[in-house]
Amino acid sequence: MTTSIPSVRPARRHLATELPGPRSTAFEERRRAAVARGVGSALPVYAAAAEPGLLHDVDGNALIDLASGLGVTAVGNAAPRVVDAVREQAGLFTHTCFLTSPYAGYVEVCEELSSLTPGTHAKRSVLLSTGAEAVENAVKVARAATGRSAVVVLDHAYHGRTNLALGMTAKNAPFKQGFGPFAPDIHRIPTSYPYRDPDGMTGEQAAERALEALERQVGGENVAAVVVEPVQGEGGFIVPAPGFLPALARWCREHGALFVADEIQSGFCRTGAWFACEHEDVVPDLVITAKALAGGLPLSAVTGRAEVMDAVQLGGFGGTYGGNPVACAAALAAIDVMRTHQLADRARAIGDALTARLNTLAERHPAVGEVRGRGAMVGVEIVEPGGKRPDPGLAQRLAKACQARGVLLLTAGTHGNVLRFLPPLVIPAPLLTDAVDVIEECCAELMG
Ligand code: PLZ
Repeated sequence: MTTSIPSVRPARRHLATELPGPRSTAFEERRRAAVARGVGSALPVYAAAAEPGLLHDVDGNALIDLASGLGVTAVGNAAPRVVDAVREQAGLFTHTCFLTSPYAGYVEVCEELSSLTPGTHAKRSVLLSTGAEAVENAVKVARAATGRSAVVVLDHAYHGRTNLALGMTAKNAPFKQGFGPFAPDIHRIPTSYPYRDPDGMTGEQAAERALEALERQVGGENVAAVVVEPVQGEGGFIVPAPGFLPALARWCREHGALFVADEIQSGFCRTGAWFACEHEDVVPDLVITAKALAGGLPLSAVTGRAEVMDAVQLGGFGGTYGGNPVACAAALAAIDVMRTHQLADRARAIGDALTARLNTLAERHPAVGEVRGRGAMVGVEIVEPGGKRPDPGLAQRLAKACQARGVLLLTAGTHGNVLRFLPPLVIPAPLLTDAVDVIEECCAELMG
């Protein structure tokens, strides 16, 4: 069976078959015999082609993309600038390994990271391939630079699926179940979760609660790093109360620990700024990036204060594929698109349009507990009416109903009860409007 690109490619949602269609269903059968059961897919509809905000499947359906491949294709899927850069670089050389023969693209991506990440201090970067790999390397830097070993993370955190990153991730099933033991000296402290914290709790108070636990359980002098997602992603699109992040960063400064921002999901314009830390003028010692950085190619980075990064000895960083030249070319193109098309502004506009519409849903349906987010990173928490008890079943049914109508909407959250909106930042306005119309329809149908 081939995956021919459908000849009709309307820039609008279009259902030619029920989802999944017959060709997707045939691939699913083959998949069951060849792909490990542990790999899931939110919707078993097989991709054939994509354009900004739209995924075309192998059956001729066109789905509105509110997932961006989990926050990756911010500049649009198959963005022409990225595709051209990839073609050109692949025609020159696809790989040398930077450890063997260096190339300009690696250096240029590091220069961009120095200038774009928060703070005007001297910086250095190392490039890797995946988010989890970058998280692991940030921990190496923190331990080498401080001579301490304790790593402090937040409740509801997500940092990846390798052993150390899994130990830093909060949610057990399905991420961690059966995979322990995890790396030692990882400590979890409470986060700031305004919707679920005691009424009126400020960011400073949430930080006090977190830091009290930290000092009691770990001891300030043992902490190498406090690692936070400035907007928690997989945990449920949780925006901490103002003051929480600055207080943690201040504590780190006072106690000689590194404040590390995992901006893998929130970085590169997603929240309406280049990096989510900027909303509160927080300057991290280390910033971890991946996902949107390279417009769909696998590339990640750790960027930080020069003296901290250079605490790692020569040869202490590496990896066969880290900073692959094709991925670097894609990153330079993606960053150029973000800059020239001012995608941070676009993210804010998308966020405003989305939250305005979703807030009317919250007024109409008591099961919509909260609409929250920053920029184009928007979550809707679904609860049992009359209280705040999470309702993952209803959130799942809503997501499935939207998917059946051709809107690729996913869920997130420690309890799986948050609808997550991560559209590409170049999504055409009519597609976004159509998607929210569909969500309204599904809400009316499932919640009355
Ligand atoms: N840190 C903040 O969001 C990846 C995970 C999808 P990798 N998030 C999507 C899944 O179920 O595996 C992520 C993240 C934050 C780290 C990571 C890990 O990045 O590139 O998936 O390793």
